[in-house]
Amino acid sequence: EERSEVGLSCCRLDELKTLPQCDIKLGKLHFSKTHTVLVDVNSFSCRAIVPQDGRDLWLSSFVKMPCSPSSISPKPDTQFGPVRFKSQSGPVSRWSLISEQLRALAKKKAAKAEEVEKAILRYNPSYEREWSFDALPRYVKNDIENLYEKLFPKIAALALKLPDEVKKAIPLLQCHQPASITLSQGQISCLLANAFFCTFPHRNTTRPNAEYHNYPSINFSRLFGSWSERKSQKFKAIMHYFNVMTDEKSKPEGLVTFERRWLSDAEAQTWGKCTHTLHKLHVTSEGRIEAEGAQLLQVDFAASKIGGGVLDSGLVQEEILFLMNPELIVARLFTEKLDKDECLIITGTQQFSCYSGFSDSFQWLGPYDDHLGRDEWRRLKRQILAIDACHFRQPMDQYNMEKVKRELNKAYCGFKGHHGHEEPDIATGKWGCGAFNGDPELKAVIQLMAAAKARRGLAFFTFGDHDLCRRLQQTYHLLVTQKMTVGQLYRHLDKYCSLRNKPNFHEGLFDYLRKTQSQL
Ligand code: AR6
Repeated sequence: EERSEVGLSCCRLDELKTLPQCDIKLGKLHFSKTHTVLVDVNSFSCRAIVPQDGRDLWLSSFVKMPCSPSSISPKPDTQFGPVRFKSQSGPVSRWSLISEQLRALAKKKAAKAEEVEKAILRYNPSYEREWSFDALPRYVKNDIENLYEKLFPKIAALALKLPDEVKKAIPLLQCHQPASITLSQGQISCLLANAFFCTFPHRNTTRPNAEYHNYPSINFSRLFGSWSERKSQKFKAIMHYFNVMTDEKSKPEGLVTFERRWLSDAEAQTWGKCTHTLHKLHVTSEGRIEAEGAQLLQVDFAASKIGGGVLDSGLVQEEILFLMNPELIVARLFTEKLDKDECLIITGTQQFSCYSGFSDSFQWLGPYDDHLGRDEWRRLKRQILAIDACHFRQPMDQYNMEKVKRELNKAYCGFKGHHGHEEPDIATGKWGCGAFNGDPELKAVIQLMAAAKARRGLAFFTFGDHDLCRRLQQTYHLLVTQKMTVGQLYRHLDKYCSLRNKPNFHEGLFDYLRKTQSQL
């Protein structure tokens, strides 16, 4: 690969540092006050993955579990016919209601869409009018191999294992409380099977005063209603995941870590004083973050409520990533909405599917064989960084230094090395520039500055945007030859933003930088 003249300063992809190249010594798997491990660490050191013992905690700082003894249904519902309970009026354990339904499903060889619907509504009676299940029979009808009807009982059986699979209480990853959770791929599948059957209590409403209003949704109810071609493609990806995870022969065994990070205030203030020059950059219009950049830290163009519209109709970069790596979806169970200076890093999720297209043209293509190696904690060497850009409903709002600072800190919070050991370089692209209306030139410069401050290289995938690719190479070349520092760039951005707010000034950032530099 020859470097064109303009791309002179850019590097090749293979000059960036990958995760397998980082010699990270983790040591024995251990838990701490800020790292909850849901598998038994002693068994793990003998290579066995066994759920960690523990007790249920029905508290505001832990996930309220469907199988918790404290989860009670006010009154068994009788509108679907007789419900067999000793006491027809007193409260009953909600898990007994759920497990009765799921056991009945799990016994079958095949279950109809209507039976799944009935079961779900039986323990969610107050949503009977609100939830629609029109899409479910259509997914099933289009499933020529009749896989889904045979899978429903298996997913029900998987969901029923919850009390044995997850015994230790799962802490919530709350706002401004950096902490991590490590759990097994099997535990994740069991939690997601429960999400599929909408068993999580207190999670069906997002009213402003609801207990979990600041959390993403987790129960899959929205996926079953308002049929669309998009949703039917999503459903294929999800069912494929369950097909693998309910098959003893194919189901993988490994761990996954979810880590919430928070940037300290002191670090967030120093952009103007930063004397670092730009670090390595590779720019290409071909390829995708999660494919060509798979071995780097992969940026998820996230929503502040992690996973965005994955369980509804959203289908852009983040949602597609979550569908190809469905284990990411479990982050929605415990990750409170990210604040401006927070991010989530996920290590070890597996890619189960491949796809083509984007948004309306998205198609589930089929199974993906993941061949990444595993680290000492048996986590796949895949690391994903969720950072949510600002959503600029009015694009002009982004030319404002408060907003620029916010985006710099958001990116830096994720890019910043953390554990004092080697870290891979970063795969990103038009972060915040699709659904969120960001200016690709401004966002590219912001990400370059954050990476420079963190001293990490960037692979920038422009996703078919040839013009941006060429212009970013030119601009980078210019900035590197000028030995421009992050602090100087910060002042340029300040100037540029005030100009951009003047009437009749429409110059793009790259052109502006080129002109100011040629005047020096
Ligand atoms: N690799 C590289 N670039 C990509 C890829 C990929 N796999 N996929 C898309 N792009 P967008 P945002 C490019 O709109 O603006 C979700 O609902 C492509 O050019 O997903 O940050 C989240 O949950 C695309 O236009 O990111 C948030 O709510 C551009 O990246 C919201 O969208 C931006 O992708 C975030 O929106």
